[in-house]
Amino acid sequence: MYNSRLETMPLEELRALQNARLSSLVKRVYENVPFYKQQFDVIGLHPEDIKTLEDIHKLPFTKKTDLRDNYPFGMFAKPMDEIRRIHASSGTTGKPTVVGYTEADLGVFDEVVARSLACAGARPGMKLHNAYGYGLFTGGLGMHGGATKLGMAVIPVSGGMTERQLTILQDFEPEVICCTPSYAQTLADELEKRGIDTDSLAVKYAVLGAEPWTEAIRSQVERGLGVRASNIYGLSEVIGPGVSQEDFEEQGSGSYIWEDHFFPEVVDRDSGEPLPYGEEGVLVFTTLTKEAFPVLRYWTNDICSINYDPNGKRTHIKMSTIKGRADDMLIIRGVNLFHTQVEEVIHMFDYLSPNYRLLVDKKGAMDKVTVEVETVANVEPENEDLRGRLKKKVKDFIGLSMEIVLKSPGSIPRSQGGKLSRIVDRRVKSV
Ligand code: DLL
Repeated sequence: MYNSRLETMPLEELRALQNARLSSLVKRVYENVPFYKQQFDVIGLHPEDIKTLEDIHKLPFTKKTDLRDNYPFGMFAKPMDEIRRIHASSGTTGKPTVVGYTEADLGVFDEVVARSLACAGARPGMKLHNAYGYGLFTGGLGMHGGATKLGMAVIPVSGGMTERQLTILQDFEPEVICCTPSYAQTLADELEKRGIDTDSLAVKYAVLGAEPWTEAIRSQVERGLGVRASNIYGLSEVIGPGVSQEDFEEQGSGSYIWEDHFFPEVVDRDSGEPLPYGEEGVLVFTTLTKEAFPVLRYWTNDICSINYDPNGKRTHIKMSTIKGRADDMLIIRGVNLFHTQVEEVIHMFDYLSPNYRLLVDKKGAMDKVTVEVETVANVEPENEDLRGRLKKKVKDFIGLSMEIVLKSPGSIPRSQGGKLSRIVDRRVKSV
C-alpha cells in the first residue's frame, strides 16, 4: 500500500476531512469562478449553506456544456501565473475541454496515480512501460508523474508504433505496463503473431483504462501478455487517470475511488436524484482539493454503481466497472444497449475472442445492430452452430435480436495506441 494512513482511514475520519474540504472548496469557487457565483446567486445559495456532505445535493450539477461555454479558461479558479500545466480532452463534437493544474494540483495528481500504481501491483524500483499517449491527453503525463513519485523508472514510450513497443517490452524488461485495454489486446496479438513467449518477458502487471472494458478483455490480455491486469479510471475534468483504481488482489470487486480528493455520487440519469449505494446511475464527482480547476458535482455521463466493500483492504468506496457513457448508449427498438453488454456475452464462448465491433444501421424505420466478432485461432468463422448459439445468447441476455457475423482472427480494426471506438454508427448516412 502506497499511503496506508490515507487509504485505510476510518470512515468517520474520512467524512470529517471531506466535510472540511468541501466547505472550503465551495467558498473558493464562489469567490473565484464567475460561473459558480452566478449559479449560486440564481438559486439564492450562499457558500455558508454548504457545511457538510449532507448539503451537497443543494449544489447544482456542472455539465460538460458549462465547460464548453466557458472555453478555454473561464472555469479556472486561479490566475494564469499560478497555472503550471494545461491539458485538454477532445470531445466528439465542438471545442475540447480545457483543464489546468497548479503546482499543488500536480502534487495531488502524482499522489493519486502513485497510489493507483501501487494498488495495481507496482512497487518502487520497478520499471513502467508507459504506453498512454503523451500530449494534451492526461494519460501519458499523468501516469508518468505518479510513477516517478512512487519511485519507479518510467519508460515514456507513448502510444502507437507497436513494433517498437514490443522491442522495449523485450529488451528493457519493464515489470509494469500501462495502456488502454484495447491497445493491450493489440500488443497481445502481436506477441502471439511473432511467437514471443510471455515467459520470456519481465512484465507482471498491466494498468488498463481510459475506455470501458470487461472480464472478456481481462482474460485475453492476462493470457496474452502474461500479466495481472487491473482497472484504472479517471477523466480530465476531475484530474486525469487515478480517480479510482482496482486492487490487483481484489479483481472484479470494483475500483477504489480516492475519496479524500474526489467525492463521488451516483444519481438517476433522468431526475438527477441521488441513488442508494449499489444502484446504477450517472457518476458525479466533486473535487475536494483541486485549486486551478475545481468542479462541483461534475456530471461525468459514465454509468456505474458505487459501494463500500467490507472485505476490501482499504476503506475508500469502490465503483463498479463503467458500463458505458450515457451519450454512447444505443437505443435500439426501445431497448438500451451498451457495447460492454455484448462483450460480456462474447465472454461466454471459448471459441470467440473479444475483438468485436457493433455496426448500427437503419433498415426502413427500424434500427439494426450487427455484431462482428472474431473467432479464436483455429476456429473457422464459417461455423453456423457457433453463430446460431451466439445469436440466441445475445437475444436471451440483452433482449435484442442482432445480426451476427463471425470473422477470422485479425480482421477487425485494432487500437493503434489510443481509445478504440467499438461502435460504428452508420445510421446518419443511410437515413
Ligand atoms: O481517459 C483519463 C485516463 C487516462 C484514465 C488513462 C485512465 C487511464 P479523458 O480523455 O478525459 O480522460 O476521458 C475520460 O474516459 O469519462 C470515461 O468515459 C472513460 N474512461 C476513463 N477510464 C475508464 C475506465 C482519461 N477505466 C472518459 N473504464 C471517462 C471505462 C473509462 N471508461
